[in-house]
Amino acid sequence: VLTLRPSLPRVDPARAERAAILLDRALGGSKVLTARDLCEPFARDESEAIGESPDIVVHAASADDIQTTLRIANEAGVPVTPRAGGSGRTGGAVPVCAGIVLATAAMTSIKEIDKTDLLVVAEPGVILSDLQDAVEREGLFFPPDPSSATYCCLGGNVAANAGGPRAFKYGSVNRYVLGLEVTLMDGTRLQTGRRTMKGVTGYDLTSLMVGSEGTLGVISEVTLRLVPKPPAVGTLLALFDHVRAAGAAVRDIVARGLVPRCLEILDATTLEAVRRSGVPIDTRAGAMLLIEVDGEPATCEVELERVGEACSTSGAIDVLVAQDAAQRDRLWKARKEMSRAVRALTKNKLSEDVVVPRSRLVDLLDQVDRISESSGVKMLSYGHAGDGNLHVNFLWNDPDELPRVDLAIERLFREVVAMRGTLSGEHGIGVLKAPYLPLEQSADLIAVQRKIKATLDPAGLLNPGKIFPVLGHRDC
Ligand code: LAC
Ligand code: ZN
Repeated sequence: VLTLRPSLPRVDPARAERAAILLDRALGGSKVLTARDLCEPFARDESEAIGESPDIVVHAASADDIQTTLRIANEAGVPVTPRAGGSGRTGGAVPVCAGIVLATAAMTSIKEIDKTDLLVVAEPGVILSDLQDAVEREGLFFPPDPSSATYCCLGGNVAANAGGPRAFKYGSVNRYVLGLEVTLMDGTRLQTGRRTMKGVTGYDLTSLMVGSEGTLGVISEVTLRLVPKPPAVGTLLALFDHVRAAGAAVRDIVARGLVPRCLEILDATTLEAVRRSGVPIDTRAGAMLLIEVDGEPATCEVELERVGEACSTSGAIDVLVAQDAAQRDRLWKARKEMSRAVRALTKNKLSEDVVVPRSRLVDLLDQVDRISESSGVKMLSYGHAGDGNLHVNFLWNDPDELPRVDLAIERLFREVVAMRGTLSGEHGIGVLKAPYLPLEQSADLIAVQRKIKATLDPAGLLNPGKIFPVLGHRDC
């Protein structure tokens, strides 16, 4: 059953008070907030997860502040929820039993860009688009580009292993993280990984930290691998009467050996939402592909042509190539604001980010239609077709609809797992998907992960209530 918040007890107020006094003494009042109206905004993120207003918000300015906060919290037995941009979509940064929110949004420094070693070293509070701009000014490129790039932060990108449209060609954030500075719940500060492209010493703790959703450690510094900035970009939009034809085009593009950097799909209901937000789109269109290639200008041209051919062969009604950067930005604008535009359609929205093997994409879209019909829940889908990664959105207005939404989500997840897919491609499990984890992962697999968690955070104080289903009440 979908629970928007796991049933963990609120932290003992006396412990929280003690921690507040110690933090205030160690860090100074300006970094430690306890006033209810200042703490309350930190109970939410960009998802439907409902958190508890934290007792304390710490605005860390350095790795030392993070270390001090964790040491004090560990000693006082107060849970800590790390938070960077707060733009997560599954409640990963939402405190579920109050305690401390450890915010790193103030750590915004880009410490180093190295054009020979092809890397950037930055703090977790850097806004992703600022980092992208900074490296692109140097002729370099950080490919991951989630739609929230203008307001999400690097720390969250790493904690969630964010993806975005360019992952088809370039992969998600994990492909770029070389090393991390990370502090464990007991205050131990570690440098994981390295600055070199190669390196196989010891366990790959960097990879373990990436995507661990703030449950294993708090990031204070990230070393990222970069690639040279592609000299040219070409963008193409193809309209189809039905998603089935769009799905066939995706297959054909892949079969031709083409690797566009983006291969995005929007279904009929999503296109309706786009039209309603003021972007005129041919009313005959029941699906759209937004495709982008990059590389040398001549290569881009050839690839665009071949991609266009694949779309036409698959029955595209219309194929449109962006003529300049301004037109390209216009094509992307509607897509990038999709998540927020869809939110405006109904009072409540849950956006999933399931993935199936690419070959099953059309089956997945069919299933979504079937589930929507049989459950009566309004649903729409868009997303990263090249990766088989679909944002299936569940929309509802009335709280009475929630049980039906629950059932529809569970059905979707079961179908996805049956297709050998996965529950989350880029947003993580957080609070919202935790009850469903056992649908995909075996009890043994979950047990091993719990053991890893218990090794690094024996008292379970770091970001409690996330990823794993909550077993029972536990003093947090
Ligand atoms: C997107 C976000 C929701 O792709 O992941 O728009
Ligand atoms: Zn996405």
